[in-house]
Amino acid sequence: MNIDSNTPRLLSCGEREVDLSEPIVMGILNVTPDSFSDGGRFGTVERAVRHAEQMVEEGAAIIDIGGQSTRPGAASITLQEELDRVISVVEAVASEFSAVVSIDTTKPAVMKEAVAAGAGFINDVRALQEASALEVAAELQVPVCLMHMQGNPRTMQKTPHYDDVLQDVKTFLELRVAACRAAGIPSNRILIDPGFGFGKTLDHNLSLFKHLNEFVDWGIPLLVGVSRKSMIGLVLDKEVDARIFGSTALACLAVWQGAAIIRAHDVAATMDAIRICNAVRNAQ
Ligand code: PT1
Repeated sequence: MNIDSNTPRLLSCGEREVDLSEPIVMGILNVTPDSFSDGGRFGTVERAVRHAEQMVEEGAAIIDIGGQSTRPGAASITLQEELDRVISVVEAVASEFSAVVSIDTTKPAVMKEAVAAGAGFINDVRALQEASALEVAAELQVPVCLMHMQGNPRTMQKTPHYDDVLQDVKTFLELRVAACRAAGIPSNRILIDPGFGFGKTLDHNLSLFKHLNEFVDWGIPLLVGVSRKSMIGLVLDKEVDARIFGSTALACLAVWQGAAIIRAHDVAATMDAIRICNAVRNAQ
């Protein structure tokens, strides 16, 4: 083991903290009506909490709770709908487990309510571009993950185009990091994410993935979310529930290049994969 792996790198998330000296898993907790088969409200919070519990037991250090789907083609929902879906779940998960709760939202009002309910991390696929999101995130004093997306979830996969995808994503993230610092968000609360599948063709995604190390070189913790995504389906010609091996393979490649956080559905498999990968990475 080298010095890197033994030196704690603590990310302060409100009352809690996570250690980024070794790669960690952020478990995905979708709280959308289609993510629970009965579709109704009865038992939704209880089932979400049980799912969170399983992911925590499997080793997730962060639970990412989202009520607004950002999958390709997803329609947007109202503020009230999003609050109704996520706040009680944030509250329950934060009170029952010691893992950091992340709120996956683009809406400043949801960020505020979620942090008040116990969330300690903001995951924004729009990188705080919504009106007043920068100010709200600065005020809440929790870490923020800034993600790149071209277009919006409903239409982003229609005709993604870049002159140079790596340079375009880098330039965007540099500008958003600068905007955060200017708004008073300190560097030690900023994370970045190239946004796999968000307005990107398969070639764009693969090319970005191959060069992830270039983002790591900035010294800002890198979050990678590829779990079960269509880039895996396109390479393997497999449906969404048969992409676990492809997802763990990409998790390894991300960690190999220095990613700090892997956002994943299959926490146990992802934990084994990244721990093995990191052990080899840190070998003499
Ligand atoms: C992500 C991410 C996210 N992905 C962060 N947050 C989603 N920070 C939600 C597909 O191509 O990568 N990073 N929050 C889920 N979004 C997608 C996008 C799901 C594309 C599936 C696809 O299949």
